Amino acid sequence: MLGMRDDAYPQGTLGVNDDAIAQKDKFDRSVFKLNGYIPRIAIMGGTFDPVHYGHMVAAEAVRQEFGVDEVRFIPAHSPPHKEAGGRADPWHRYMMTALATADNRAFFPSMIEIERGGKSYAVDTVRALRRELGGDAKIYFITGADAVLEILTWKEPDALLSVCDFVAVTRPGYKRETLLAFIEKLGKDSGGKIHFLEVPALAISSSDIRARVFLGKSAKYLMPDRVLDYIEKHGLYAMPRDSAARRSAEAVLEYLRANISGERLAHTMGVAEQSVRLAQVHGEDIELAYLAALLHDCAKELPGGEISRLAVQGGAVLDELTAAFPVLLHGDAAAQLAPAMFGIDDPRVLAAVRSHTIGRPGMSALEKILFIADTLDTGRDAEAGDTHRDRRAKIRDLAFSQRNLDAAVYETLALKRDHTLGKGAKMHPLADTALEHYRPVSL
Ligand code: DND
Repeated sequence: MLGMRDDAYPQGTLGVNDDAIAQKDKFDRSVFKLNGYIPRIAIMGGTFDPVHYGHMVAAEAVRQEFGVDEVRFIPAHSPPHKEAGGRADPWHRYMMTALATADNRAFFPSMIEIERGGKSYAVDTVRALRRELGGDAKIYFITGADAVLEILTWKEPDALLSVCDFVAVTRPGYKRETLLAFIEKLGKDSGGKIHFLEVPALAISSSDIRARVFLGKSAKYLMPDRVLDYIEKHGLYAMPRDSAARRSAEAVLEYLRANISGERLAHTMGVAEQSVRLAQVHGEDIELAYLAALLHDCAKELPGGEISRLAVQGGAVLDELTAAFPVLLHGDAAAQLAPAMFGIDDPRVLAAVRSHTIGRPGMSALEKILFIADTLDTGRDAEAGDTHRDRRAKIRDLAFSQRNLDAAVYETLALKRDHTLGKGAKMHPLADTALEHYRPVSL
């Protein structure tokens, strides 16, 4: 795809009038150097996977508040802080950024990081811009609260802070006070100039958009329509139609619709949504997370004898508790059914399906995701007499905002324990071991 750059805007291929974008990108920026004018430029750096109104509102606020001549939206070729893979390729992310910025005369997409290739370090980008614009130019680097809090982990933070100003914009989910205190300390320690700017709160994130598109949920009004059209046209973030994973998912769904209760189907879809969102946030494979969630309860409504038979066939060993309550083995039974019935034999998926009921010490990230998602299914919040809403809110915060899967697993296990003991039932010894394994050191 990157090879298309020379023929950057093939007319008509986007279904929009892209003349305006092409014109803008060819804008001769040397005009700034005329008559001794000192340019004021803002950089909006990001992965933009995809770009959305949260980015645009932040950029527009900075443009106005700091009187900048132009804001350059610079999609990273390879974001230094994110694992490789999983995201839309740089060309697509650039095109979406170009489409989003087309109708703001002060917004410009920039290929600088994509053309440079490799890891996209902000310090390299700002230095290049400094060379282009000269020493006097005012350069602002825009970052959301999440990004600015990480800035000390970026490449050469001191050099970066000395070569441009930073504007830290507010973002829902991040405390204003934390941000302000951080900025103040950073300013003092580094001597760098870091401004704070409150922008209209838009709880929009690229990961949420990707999860929505993957799950077939509407993402309209979260980004410009032309970006959404581009996503649809190129099938970004969706399961490819002709993929084995898609065929398997459809086979499981067909089975579930015919064989399990409406209630369990609704729960399964809720778990699938939570699993996909968690996988997005934690950089895990969303297709695997989705398949594991679809499968997780597929055997739960089978007769107890059948569950035991399948589980034992798959290698499970019956103990006192599972012999008395075979439903505890419905994950093992589902994992046993999956390869033959749905063509799903990925060991990572099967492990997650197996461990989702009781848990175990040393779970993989995918196992943890399903384990937590099973408890977080939002359908549960609506259940009458639900007494665990606050505890689920805590788990949600740990897993999504604090990004601490282990702590979320611990709270999930603790919730399950209290629920089980509260019913007068016994906790499985493996769950007890897992609880101890995941207990935070300070508790
Ligand atoms: P993200 O992947 O967080 O971008 O990257 C942000 C920038 O940090 C990029 O330019 C990276 O190259 C740079 N970085 C990161 C790590 C290391 C280094 C550099 C290094 O040099 O070593 P997203 O596409 O997710 O978001 C783009 C920006 O928009 C971010 O600053 C984010 O906080 C902000 N944002 C919002 N702000 C307000 N409201 C919202 C937002 N959603 C995203 N709803």
